[in-house]
Amino acid sequence: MDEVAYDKRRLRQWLDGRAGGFSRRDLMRLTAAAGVAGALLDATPAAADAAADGPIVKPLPPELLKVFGTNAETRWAALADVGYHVPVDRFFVRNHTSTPIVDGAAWHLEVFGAGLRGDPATFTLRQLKSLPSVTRSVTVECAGNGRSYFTSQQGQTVSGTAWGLGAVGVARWRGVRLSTVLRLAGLSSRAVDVQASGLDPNFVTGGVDLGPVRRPLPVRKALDDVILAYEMNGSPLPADHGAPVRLIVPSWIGIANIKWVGRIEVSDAPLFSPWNTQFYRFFGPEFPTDGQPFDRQSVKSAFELDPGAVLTAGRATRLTGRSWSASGRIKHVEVSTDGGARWRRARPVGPSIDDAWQRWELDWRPAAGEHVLLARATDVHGNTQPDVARFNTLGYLFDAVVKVPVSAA
Ligand SMILES: Nc1nc2c(c(=O)[nH]1)N[C@H]1C(S)=C(S)[C@@H](COP(=O)(O)O)O[C@H]1N2
Ligand SMILES: [Mo]
Repeated sequence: MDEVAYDKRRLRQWLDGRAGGFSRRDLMRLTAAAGVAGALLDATPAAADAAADGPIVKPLPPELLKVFGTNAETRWAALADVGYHVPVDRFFVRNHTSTPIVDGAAWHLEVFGAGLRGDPATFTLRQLKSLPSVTRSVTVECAGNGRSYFTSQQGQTVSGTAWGLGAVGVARWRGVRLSTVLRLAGLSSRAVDVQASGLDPNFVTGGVDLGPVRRPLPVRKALDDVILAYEMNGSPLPADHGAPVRLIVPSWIGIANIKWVGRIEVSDAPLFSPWNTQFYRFFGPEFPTDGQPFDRQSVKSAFELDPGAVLTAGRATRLTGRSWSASGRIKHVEVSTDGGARWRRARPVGPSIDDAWQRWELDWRPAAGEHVLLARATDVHGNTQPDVARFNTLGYLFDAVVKVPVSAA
C-alpha cells in the first residue's frame, strides 16, 4: 500500500473515532479554544530550560541565521561559501519549545508497545553506538519552508512561522538503522505504527498541553530507511539538533525527524498525535474533508544570496544555488535572470544525491537596474516546480518558483 492510501485509511479510522492517542473530540475542543490558526501563532517558548538562556543553545549571528521566536532559519547567502553539507553553525533550528540539555551518559532509549513480541527494551547510547552504523547525506526540511511566499507572492493569508527558504539543510548523519533497533526490541508482525517522542518540554498552545512532540511513522517507512542518528557532519549531534539521538527520516517532512528521542512506541493499531491531525495536514477550500494528510516534501530551488542583493553592473557574476526534491535526484535546473521571459540551464556542481540536493551555478553579466531571478528544478521522475503553490491555511509545501529581486549598480 502506498503512503497516500495508508494515510487515507488512517484518516477514516480517525474520523470514525477508532484512533487512539488523540481523538477527533480533542481536536474539536482545541479548535474551539484557540482555532487552528491561533494555535500556531500563539506558539511561544515554554519556560526556558535551566541550562539554556534561550530556546536555542548555539550562537545565532545575524549573518548566518535569522531568528523567529524559538526557531532560526539559515541565510542562503551564508551557503555561498560552504560545500555540500551545511555546517552546524548555520543549520536551521525548528523548536516547538526549547532545546533540552540531555546527559548522554545517563540517557537511554525505551522501546515499548503492543507491536512488540514481549516486554519493553532499553538501549544506552553506548549500546546503540556498538551496533552497525550507516552514514548518509540527507535533507531535513520543515514542511513550512517557504511559507512567507504564500503571502508575498500569492497574496494569501497563512498561519505559522513566516519562513523564507532557509528552513532546510543537508548534513551527513551517522547512526544506527531504526530497523536494527526495532528488530532487537522484538518487533512483531502485528506492528502497525512507530512513534518517537521528544524529551523537550511539552508543547502547550491555546491553554492545552499537547504533550511531548511526537508523530507516528507507518512501520513500513520505519523499517525502510530511517536512522537513529547520533552524529552530524562527523561530530556528536549538537544539542539544538537533537542530542544525544534523533530520527532522520529521508524524504519526509521535517517534523518526522524527531529530536531528543526518549521513547519509541511500537503499536498494533494506527497512532495519532496533534502532529499528524491538527498540524501537518492540508486545510482550506482546495482540500475537502477535515484535512488531507501528507508526509513527503516537494521540489524546491534557492539562490545562495539574500533577496534584494546588490550586484556589480556590467561585471561577470557567478550565480549559485541549490535544488532538491523528495522524490529523487535533480535532473536539471533552469534559471531566468529576467523575471521568467528566458530560461537557461544551470551547470550542475558536484553530486546530486537521493534525499539530498544538487548544487548549481550560472554566469551572468547584469545590466544596471532592477532584476528578478528565478530558478526551477526538475527531478528524474519529471516532478517540477509550478508557478503557483497550492494554497492551504497552514502554509505547507510551498513549491512554486520563487521570484528573487536583485539590483545591479
Ligand atoms: N522533539 C522535537 N523534535 C522535533 C521538533 C521539536 O520541536 N521537538 N521539531 C521538528 C521540526 S518541525 C523540524 S522542521 C525539525 C527541525 O530539525 P532541526 O532543528 O535540527 O533543523 O525537527 C523536528 N523534530
Ligand atoms: Mo518543521
